[in-house]
Amino acid sequence: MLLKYGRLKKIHIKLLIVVFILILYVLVYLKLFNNDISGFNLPLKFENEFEAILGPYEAKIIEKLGNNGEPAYLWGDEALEGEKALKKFALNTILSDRMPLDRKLKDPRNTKCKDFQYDTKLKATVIIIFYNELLSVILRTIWSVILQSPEQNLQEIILVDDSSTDENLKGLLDYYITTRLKDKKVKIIHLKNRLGLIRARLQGARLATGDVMIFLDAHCEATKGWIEPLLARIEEEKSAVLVPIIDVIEANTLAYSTNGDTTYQVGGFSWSGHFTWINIQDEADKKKLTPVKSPTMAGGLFAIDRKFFWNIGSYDEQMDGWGGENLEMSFRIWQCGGRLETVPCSRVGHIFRDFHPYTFPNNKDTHGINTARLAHVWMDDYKRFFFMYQPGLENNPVVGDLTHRKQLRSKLRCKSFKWYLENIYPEKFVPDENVYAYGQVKTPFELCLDDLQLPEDKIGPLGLYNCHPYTAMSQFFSLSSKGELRKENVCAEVFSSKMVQLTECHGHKRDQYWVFHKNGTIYHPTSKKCLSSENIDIGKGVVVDKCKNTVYQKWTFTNINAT
Ligand code: UD2
Ligand code: MN
Repeated sequence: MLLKYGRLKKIHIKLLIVVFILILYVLVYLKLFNNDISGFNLPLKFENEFEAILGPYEAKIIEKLGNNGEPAYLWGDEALEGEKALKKFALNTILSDRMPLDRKLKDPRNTKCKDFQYDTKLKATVIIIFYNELLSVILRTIWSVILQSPEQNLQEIILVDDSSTDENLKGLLDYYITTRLKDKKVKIIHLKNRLGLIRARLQGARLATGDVMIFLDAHCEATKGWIEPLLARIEEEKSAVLVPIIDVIEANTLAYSTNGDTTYQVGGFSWSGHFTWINIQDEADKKKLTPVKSPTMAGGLFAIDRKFFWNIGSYDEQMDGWGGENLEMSFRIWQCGGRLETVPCSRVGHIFRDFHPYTFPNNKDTHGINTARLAHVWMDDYKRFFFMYQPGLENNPVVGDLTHRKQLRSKLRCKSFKWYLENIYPEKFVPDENVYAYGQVKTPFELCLDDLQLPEDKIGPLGLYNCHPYTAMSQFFSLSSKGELRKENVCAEVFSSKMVQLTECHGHKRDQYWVFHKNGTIYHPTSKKCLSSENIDIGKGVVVDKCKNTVYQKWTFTNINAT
């Protein structure tokens, strides 16, 4: 009896374990595939309703409007409505709704690209994420992908709706896909909660089945031959992550504009943690039509081998909302053994908007927080510059736990940020390396040189201001090895033989050349004058003046490097 009881007990325990594992499995499955994702299944009465909206909407499309990517215009009341829409959505929605969804574009490629033969069998999953975007713009993106990709290279298009609040949009899209795009390999998932663009892309990636994944924003237009050179390069080099040339689709006229078919830029970054466009440095690279090294990418449009995406750490899942993921991925790819390249023979247009037409929950500064995360994980000591811009984020718990990302970095045995700067982005100016002096530049009256909050890429006076008690980036200047008195991108330049302006560094000395003398003067050889604070009000620009022995021409740098 006792024996029997014992055996029964064992069986019960085994059963319990099996049931427990089953429950766990179901829970995990729900979490991964169902909790945030729901398919679409329209009841018939809705279908009729959607057809009733879609039919007249399609009927209003004006044939050939915006044909060949020419700028398009509306007339009368619609033109006025378009202007209002532009102010509200940073996009002429009225015009977009009138323009054909499959409009023809000119082939923007360099003519030589047309001669290349790509013979690739790879298939791509195109992942397009969106939050409350305009229906006609999303559909134009989808149509451009369908029409411009060879059938054998397109596995599927996955749309990820990041929990848009626009119910009409969701219903119409679902309906359009099941009716007009039937048999076109288009799938859509609706996330139940808004995840932000990073986690939304991850959800799309989890469902992808193609060899390669190509991510696009929901307001793009692919052009002829865009996909083949991306796939061909990945076929030859699995660890190459590729971006097309991103052309501008103008937000008001929807004109597809290019910078000509030969000039384009690649990706850089600023120490404040923003993506920037930079010129290609290598003269030979400028002429190449094969892929060219890019230190970073803009983030929205790129192709990556699906397995490589997961092996190299996909995305930082704790990044919320918008921003930062592009630099995180760029640094990670280079530091951990991959390559990031721009493919000059692949071109895709993107509508660049002047502002976000959407809001973020709780107005959170997700760009700042995400960038703080990547700075801590990837930038080693160089993160000091970013945190000079964002001191409040350096030790702030909002940045969240970084353990997993740091583990990833050591698991993949990634190289240092110093290696990245030296090898991939050697032209990047580091404000306190290879310079004669750096830090605050003070007068004997505790006034400091100050950029007066000059926005990045703008020109303005080299100002004077009360010295801050801490090192603020607005008062951080360097005297470079070339004799430039500079910040990250702008250099002090004398014009009209008196005024001193902060303007783009040209690297050719002349009016941007300064010498710091032991007696404390900052001498400008071209004008034979000295930097002076005499009679300059706080908040105004300093000047150069005849050199004389006066306190107004004495300056001290916080740090002077031994030479
Ligand atoms: C650029 C990138 C963008 C992304 C971003 C930094 C390009 C051309 N675009 O900004 O892809 O890397 O930098 O994070 O390189 N979206 C959501 N959920 C949200 C917010 C946005 O799904 O909570 C969608 C949005 O509908 C769009 C995409 O994410 O399709 C990118 O957003 P954006 O177009 O406003 O970003 P953009 O182009 O200014
Ligand atoms: Mn975009």
